[in-house]
Amino acid sequence: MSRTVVRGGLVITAAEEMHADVLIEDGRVAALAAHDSATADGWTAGADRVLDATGTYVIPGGVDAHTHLDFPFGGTASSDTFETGTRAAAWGGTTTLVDFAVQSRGQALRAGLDLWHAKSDAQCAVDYAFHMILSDVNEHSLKEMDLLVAEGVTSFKLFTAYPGVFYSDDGQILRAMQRAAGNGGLVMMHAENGPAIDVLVEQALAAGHTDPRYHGEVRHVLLEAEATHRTIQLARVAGAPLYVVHVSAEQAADEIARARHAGLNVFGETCPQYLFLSTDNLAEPDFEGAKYVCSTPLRPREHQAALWRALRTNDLQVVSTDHCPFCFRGQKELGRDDFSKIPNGMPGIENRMDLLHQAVVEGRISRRRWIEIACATPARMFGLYPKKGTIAPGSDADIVLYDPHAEQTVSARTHHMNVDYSAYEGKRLTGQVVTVLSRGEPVIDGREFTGRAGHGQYIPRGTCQYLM
Ligand code: DUC
Ligand code: ZN
Ligand code: ZN
Ligand code: ZN
Repeated sequence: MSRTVVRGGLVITAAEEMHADVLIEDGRVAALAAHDSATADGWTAGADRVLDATGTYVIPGGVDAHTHLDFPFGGTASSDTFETGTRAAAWGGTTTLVDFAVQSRGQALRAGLDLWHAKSDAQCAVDYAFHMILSDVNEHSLKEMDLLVAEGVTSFKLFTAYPGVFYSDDGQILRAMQRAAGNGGLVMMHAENGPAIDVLVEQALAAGHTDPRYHGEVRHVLLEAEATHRTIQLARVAGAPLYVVHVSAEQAADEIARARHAGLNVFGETCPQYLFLSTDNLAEPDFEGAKYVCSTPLRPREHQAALWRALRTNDLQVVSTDHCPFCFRGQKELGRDDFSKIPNGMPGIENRMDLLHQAVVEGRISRRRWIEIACATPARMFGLYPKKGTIAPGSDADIVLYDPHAEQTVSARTHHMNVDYSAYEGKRLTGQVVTVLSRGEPVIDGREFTGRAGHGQYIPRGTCQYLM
């Protein structure tokens, strides 16, 4: 048996903070004991390895519930593979990610899922699981949903956006929701009115409006709010829970809050880009705005305060990245003359834990809320808890030693994501990952990468743990 002790740090979970030592046996947390207690001192004597965590936070590895690695979009594919993306995740203190396998039009769910396993098998540095994107709701794919839930793919993303690609109409959405209501699956919604957006895109281009900033204008806040409202009503009719992804508009967050206050099983996620960036970035000159093109789009600065407030009141419960990187050179440039051809997506898998820690430093959220929105709640939401998302006896020893006082400047020159820019270039942050254990193995050790492709395991998930 291998024994590691993490000694002398401040252990922070969603539930509590304690000066405790952590005993790890064979990749799992075996016990916690007060630092300097006889019990903890006894562990140190018999350990194979003692990690000195003095002065650091000892936190659960991050759980990023929304990534797109090697994701085909707009005639290209996101630039992080499972190898590079999971390595960058480790650097950023994220030890579990849930990526979106894709059902293409005319394809069976099984074929899409098999492809995602082929892309990721033996490639990952940290553990991973899958959601399934449904882009062809029909009799066969509805039946397949049951099989996927049974084998641990327990959530399904549907789109009211991207007509002709991922889009489902209201009838298809209702049918998928009814199926999920019966099989325990969780429907995740990309809520924007795609057909209306397509009209506005056509009109903008006809008026000669080709710059990246028009991406934000045509994807109007009310078209996010409308689709959020509509799909909440569909979920209600179907008797199904609903998780709204990448909420960026205050009006959409309000729809979710209203549903929650009415007692519905409606949940919402936002992402760091909506909390820290705005339409000011989309308006940057010389096509630089293309770096910030993602959907839902960045919003005017005022929306940030509403999103922070919703995170504090638990009207939004999760912060994940929607990591979907495209290089500026060669990929974002596809839309130089037409903003609608800019591949949608931004990098961020490596930055999420640090950006949210910055919110702790700035007094926007508490330390425990940081762990709750970035680790514990996503693990519970997607059936991974308490294996993931906490530090407790029996949990996987996915543990980050985090230096809350380290100063860093975010830059593409030093990040590990396979993309030629950073959305946060030059941003100064307080706090940094020092060491990361994945099932007890150091994958980052004193800011050196010590992991390997293939260490990361595929995790079949249970169902959402917020439902009765
Ligand atoms: N939004 C993005 O920005 N990228 C990928 C897909 C999506 O919905
Ligand atoms: Zn989406
Ligand atoms: Zn509320
Ligand atoms: Zn996404």
